[in-house]
Amino acid sequence: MGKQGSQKVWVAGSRGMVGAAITRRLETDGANLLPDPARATLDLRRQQDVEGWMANNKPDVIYLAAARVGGILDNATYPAEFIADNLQIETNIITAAAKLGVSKLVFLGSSCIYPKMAPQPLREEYLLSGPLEETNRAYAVAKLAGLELVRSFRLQHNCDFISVLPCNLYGPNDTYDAKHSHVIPALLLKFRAAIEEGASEITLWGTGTPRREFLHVDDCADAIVHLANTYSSDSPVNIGTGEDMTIAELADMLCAVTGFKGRIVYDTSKPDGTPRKVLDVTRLQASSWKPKIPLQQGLAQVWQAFCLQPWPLPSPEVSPRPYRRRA
Ligand code: GFB
Repeated sequence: MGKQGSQKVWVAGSRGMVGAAITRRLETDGANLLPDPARATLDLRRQQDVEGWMANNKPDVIYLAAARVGGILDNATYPAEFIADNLQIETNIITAAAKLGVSKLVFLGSSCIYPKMAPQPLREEYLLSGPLEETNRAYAVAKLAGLELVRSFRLQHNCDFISVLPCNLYGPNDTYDAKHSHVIPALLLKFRAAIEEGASEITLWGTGTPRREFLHVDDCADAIVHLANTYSSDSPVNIGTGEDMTIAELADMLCAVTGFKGRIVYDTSKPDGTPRKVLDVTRLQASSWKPKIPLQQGLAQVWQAFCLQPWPLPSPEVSPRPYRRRA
């Protein structure tokens, strides 16, 4: 796909961490970006509104980064919202894109949708080959449905829609919330609190033994735009570094980055989640893409920016809970 100056590009979810990184990258490329409406203006869960907005704005390329996302505890606490919101968002945008004849759509899945005990490193063909990790099963089923939507419209209607599966990401625009965040922003928050308050120890969740693969979101955005321009197939593509580490090793790296000298202790009443998630990145490497930001350097960059934020952080806005528990 040539320079996107002429094509109208919509980054759905441009206020989230990945969407913002994709937007930054496309702005550098001089892409013709459509203004991404805020949730208050366009609720992506409402199909008629999505169809109306798309019919008026006629995007040629769509990066579908809009989703309800969160860390392990958020997923385990709000499965109804995770599956309902994500199914609605992806179905509305993908079906409207097919109706409109959008020339390219990139759908974002996640490495957490692989079966819990799939062989490692995770190859794209292992999807749907076994039971899912309980803590984020709702989110994973929603995202697997998104992959199937992309594949079905591609095979039946020849839509040039593709799916990508990023590993755990970190970087600018992340959510810093002790309960809801993914592990890296959650730990940065804990390290900052400990340093600001002179605490002698930091408590992490689980056992510290699970292994995770981490990629800076700017590298992820670079890979996503690269694949949008070069990749067209019904098979999804893993996006990662192909290297993993234990949560304990991540904590050690954060001690080096932040200068925290106290103890790291573990609250094993909290879930570990999937024991290991490392991606096989052969398919990505075959399209001659490589990450540029080493983890320790990326963490130092994010830590530096995080420390510029006033402390304590303002409490994060809590998204409304539309569903009521039956008495
Ligand atoms: O990033 P994370 O929340 O989600 O947790 P997953 C990664 C690992 O970090 C788990 C441990 O083993 C946690 O037990 N951990 C230790 C912590 N301390 C903390 C802490 O303070 N906060 C958090 N959050 N974790 C997610 C999925 O799984 O992967 C999402 O739930 C998403 O849907 C994401 O797909 C990529 O990596 O376990």
